[in-house]
Amino acid sequence: MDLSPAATAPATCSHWQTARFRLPLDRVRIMAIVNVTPDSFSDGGLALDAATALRRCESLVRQGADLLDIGGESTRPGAPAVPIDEELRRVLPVVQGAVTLGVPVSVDTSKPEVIRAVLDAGVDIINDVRALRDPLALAACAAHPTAGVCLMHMPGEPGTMQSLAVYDDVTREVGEYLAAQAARTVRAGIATDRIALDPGYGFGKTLEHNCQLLREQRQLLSLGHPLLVGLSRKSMLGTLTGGRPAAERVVASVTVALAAAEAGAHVVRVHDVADTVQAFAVWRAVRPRTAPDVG
Ligand code: HH2
Repeated sequence: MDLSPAATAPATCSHWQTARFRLPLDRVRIMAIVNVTPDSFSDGGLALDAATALRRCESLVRQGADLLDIGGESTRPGAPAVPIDEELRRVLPVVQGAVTLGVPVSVDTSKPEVIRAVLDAGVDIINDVRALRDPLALAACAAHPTAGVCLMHMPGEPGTMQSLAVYDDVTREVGEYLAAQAARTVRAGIATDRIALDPGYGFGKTLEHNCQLLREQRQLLSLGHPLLVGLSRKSMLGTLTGGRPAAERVVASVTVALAAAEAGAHVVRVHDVADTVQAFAVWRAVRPRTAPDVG
């Protein structure tokens, strides 16, 4: 795979096929984060019961979210593993309500049992930070005829990833990993247009790796898949803004979402939907008509 700038084709992805929706990618889509966890790094504890989480989903859709991403297990380093039963207890009731809201619903999980249960409950996308490395997770997605998947780059596991943040060329290595995972996923029977790829900002990367990856992100478009990115409130933004805590990283998050869009992202995964929607409305109106990709 050639990731050199000269080989980077403009984005050719017209849509992302998900279970119920063929999501057009003619403009940047906003994926709202809904963590039903006590310990997520930014919104942990905000929505612990299903009714609160569902009200949050409804509010995020009213604010302009194009997709909802529901998670029942934090991926931050040091977060305790969540047993299958507990993850299902957290996400299933929320998912059952969320699928009635008229937008594609994604579930952030790596567990085959959870994947099967939420696909049965009607979700549209499985978002796996482990890129469906577990063969049973891959098989569970492949068993669905149309469900979308998001494959993210993370070396190792959340507990070990920062010790693996060693690259000769981070963008090339992330691109090669994503290309290999996408090819393996296609071999399992999942159609190319069901697969979005994510460079995994903050997962096994230093600040400099994250910044370089974002500067060079456009190269990943040559992989030919929708590009989904999650930078919202991440610790790199705390570092870049003089140590602000997660709740005070809204301006930084909106800014970096625009930077990611300018660098070719099709979907941005965010906590602050209303602020991001406003920023994109302005960005779309003023950016040059000849600018590449989505607007
Ligand atoms: N980041 C997080 C979790 N899931 N999925 C994708 N595809 N891309 C990401 O960048 C990504 C992700 C971490 O953020 P958050 O969900 O807010 O925190 P936590 O894992 O602590 O629940």
